[in-house]
Amino acid sequence: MKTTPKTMFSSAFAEDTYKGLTSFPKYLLSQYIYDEKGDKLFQQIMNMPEYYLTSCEFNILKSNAEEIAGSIGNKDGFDLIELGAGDGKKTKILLQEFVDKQFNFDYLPIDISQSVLQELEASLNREIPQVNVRAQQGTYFKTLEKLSDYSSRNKAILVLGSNIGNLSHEKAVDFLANIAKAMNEDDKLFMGFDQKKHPQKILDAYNDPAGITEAFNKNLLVRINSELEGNFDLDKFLHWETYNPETGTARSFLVSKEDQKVTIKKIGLEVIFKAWESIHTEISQKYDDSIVNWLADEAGLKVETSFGDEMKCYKNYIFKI
Ligand code: AVJ
Repeated sequence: MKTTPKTMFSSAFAEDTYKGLTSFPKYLLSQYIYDEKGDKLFQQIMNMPEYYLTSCEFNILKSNAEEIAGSIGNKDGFDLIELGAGDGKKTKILLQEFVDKQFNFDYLPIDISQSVLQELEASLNREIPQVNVRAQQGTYFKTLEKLSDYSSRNKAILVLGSNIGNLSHEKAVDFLANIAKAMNEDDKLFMGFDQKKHPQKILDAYNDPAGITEAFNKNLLVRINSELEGNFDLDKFLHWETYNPETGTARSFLVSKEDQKVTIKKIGLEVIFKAWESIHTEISQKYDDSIVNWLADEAGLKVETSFGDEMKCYKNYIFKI
């Protein structure tokens, strides 16, 4: 068996790329899509008409802001912790509601991207200057481990955008259990879950004709080229989306259009692709109440309430321990 010493790799990205492209079938991790260019492409995705998730969740928050703020906020003061904060467009609805209610709270947005956090902080200072922002750069898992260092009072934890959908059920349970571990009795978790729906609507959301999602997916190859000295020819791969209505899993692939060889100098790798061979890049899981209840149960959480939209596209759930 071939073993590769850890020291050979200059970064986690290098190591994970090596692992993924020497596996069968080949894969790459979607978390690496999000560099500065990937962040921008995701912003564009959120503004596409086909990507219904953003407007569905926005409408749910708008229509139920008072009730949500009332049940996740705490009159005695609390920290609002958001994992994967992004541009904060949806969160601002709740922030404004907390300000209007004159709740005493700090907002702790957490994101892997420092530039996203800086922009968010600047826009909040302009739009809702009453909010006390304490941004934290980091991954979900690392930050959750250290949460008690940042926050010593009641907590409302926010995970919007169906971000949990990038995780397999097994990893999602781990993630939820880690959150549960950081929660005390009066704390609340508020999370968005994209729902199972007409399969065509899901495929359209992840396969726009303008090619924004394709560029987003291919940003993995762009990063390998620029950061690991790869020579992927982007035109020799196509973006392919599948949705399995039985499992509720949407999967993204990059498919090689021909026999080809790609060299990635920094990790000393030559990758052979047969024509029509795939690289799996992302899952976007869709849910229903029974899946969410099962995940919560496995993780030691209870569903308190949920808020859906009229079209039954999307749902936000409040959990407690
Ligand atoms: C940020 C994980 C919620 O899966 O819907 C959007 C990322 N991928 N279009 C999703 C994504 C392709 C998105 N999440």
